[in-house]
Amino acid sequence: MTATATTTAHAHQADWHPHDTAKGRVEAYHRDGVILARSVFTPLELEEIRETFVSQLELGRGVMAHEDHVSSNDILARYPRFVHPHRHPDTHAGVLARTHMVDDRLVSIVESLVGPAYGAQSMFYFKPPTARGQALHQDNNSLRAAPETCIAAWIAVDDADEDNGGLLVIPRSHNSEIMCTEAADETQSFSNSQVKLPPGVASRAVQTRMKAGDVLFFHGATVHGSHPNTTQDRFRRSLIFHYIPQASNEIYKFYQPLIRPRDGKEVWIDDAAEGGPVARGGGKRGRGPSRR
Ligand SMILES: O=C(O)CCC(=O)C(=O)O
Repeated sequence: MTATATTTAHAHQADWHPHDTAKGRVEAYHRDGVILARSVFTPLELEEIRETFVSQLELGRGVMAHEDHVSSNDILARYPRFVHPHRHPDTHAGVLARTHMVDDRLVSIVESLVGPAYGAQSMFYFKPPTARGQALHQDNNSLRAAPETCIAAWIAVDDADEDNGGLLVIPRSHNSEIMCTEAADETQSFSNSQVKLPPGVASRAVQTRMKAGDVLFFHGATVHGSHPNTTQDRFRRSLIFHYIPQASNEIYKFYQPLIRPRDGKEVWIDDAAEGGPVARGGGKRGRGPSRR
């Protein structure tokens, strides 16, 4: 049984509440490796995000679409994920991604958790009805930020739950090192590798339920992923940013240049060496933007 299938059997519902104080957030983040902030983006903003990214798909998917090597009859060929849209300032989607990457509502939470930060990556997932999910993984396996790690801000652009492939997370898994990987079940996941979990850990997976506008913040070693979208009519769109502490010495080159939120300037730090103790399909490797 794959880790993804195992979590199906054991996932339970979470209803995390926002932590009112920065202290509460920091404690929860350090304890669990994940916190939820509800209603960060307004319905109007979400409408703009949806319309802009859907229009960008119609205008020209090639500009931002990531090559995930899906077959031409896969629904994800029609709705590829966008990677680094913020690097396309000549498009409305690019401007919007860059604007939200440095949005003070996100950055102030990120910085209360990890200190001054740089934006490293933006992504947009359409996850249409019937699309496969993404097997369990740890983001810093790709970003390779050191000596600390990255932090994700995962924005629900649509309501996201167990039916349409909302995010699964394993709270407290961030206390583990970056783990070795193994082959994923590609009938369930568009990515081809997943973390090799120690016994008993998969059963701690929690199925999140997020309303559009909620944001999940999680640590670069927090194990997370998603099941397929099993609905016939509900997209599960998400806008995702990754940040790293400004104290980082290095990151994998795919994520450079970094963006300094305070003035929007581009910043370069040292390139992290690619690779780790185990090769692709079986271990650590920084390749960006993750998981293929
Ligand atoms: O949105 C998903 O299904 C997975 C996203 C993810 O794993 C990530 O942002 O690293």
